[in-house]
Amino acid sequence: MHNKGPAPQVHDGSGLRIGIVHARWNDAIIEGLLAGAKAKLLESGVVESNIVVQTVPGAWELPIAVQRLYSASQVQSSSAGSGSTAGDLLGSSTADLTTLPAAAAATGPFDAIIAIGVLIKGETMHFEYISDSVSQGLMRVSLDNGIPVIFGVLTVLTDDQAKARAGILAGSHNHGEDWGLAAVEMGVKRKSWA
Ligand code: DLZ
Repeated sequence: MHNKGPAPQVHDGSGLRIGIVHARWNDAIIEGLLAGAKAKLLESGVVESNIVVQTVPGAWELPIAVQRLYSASQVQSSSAGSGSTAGDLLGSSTADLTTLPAAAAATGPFDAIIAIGVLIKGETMHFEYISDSVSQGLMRVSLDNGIPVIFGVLTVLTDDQAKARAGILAGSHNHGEDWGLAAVEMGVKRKSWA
């Protein structure tokens, strides 16, 4: 069953730069979520070269990666000046984090960053610790930096629950789409608050 979220709003994403950091655990599900998020960014007018995708091993690593991706884009854009052009690195949608500063610099500061992960409960307390830390970590990065961090982390009990939230089970809703739309709305709003 799909819980009803807010009715989608239309926002113009054409002036936005959006980062996406995703974990590689549960990759088949991540793939669907990532595709959904990117589809909505593009549909909202975000230019493909202004979408930078980075990966980390697991959800635990999302907060530090989001924080570094954002900081690198801030530092590089202030030293390079605004209007820096897109570089070759952006041709690859999933660059390694070692290329992070260059990739971030090539697009300038991000207006929003989407963190995507899929945590599936196992037999131990591992899930509880990671879910709690990751959600708190991402909120901290968001508030400490004044950057909208979209919470694209599924915390589910079974594989099927995850698939039902990634548009993989027939007729299911892809929550990645909601995250793409949230990134555009929050990116536009952040610009108006600046
Ligand atoms: C270790 C682990 C486990 C058991 N489960 C998941 C998971 O369901 N989803 C996920 O994104 N990552 C998982 N990880 C990996 C941790 O997030 C992390 O990458 C490692 O503990 C290394 O720090």
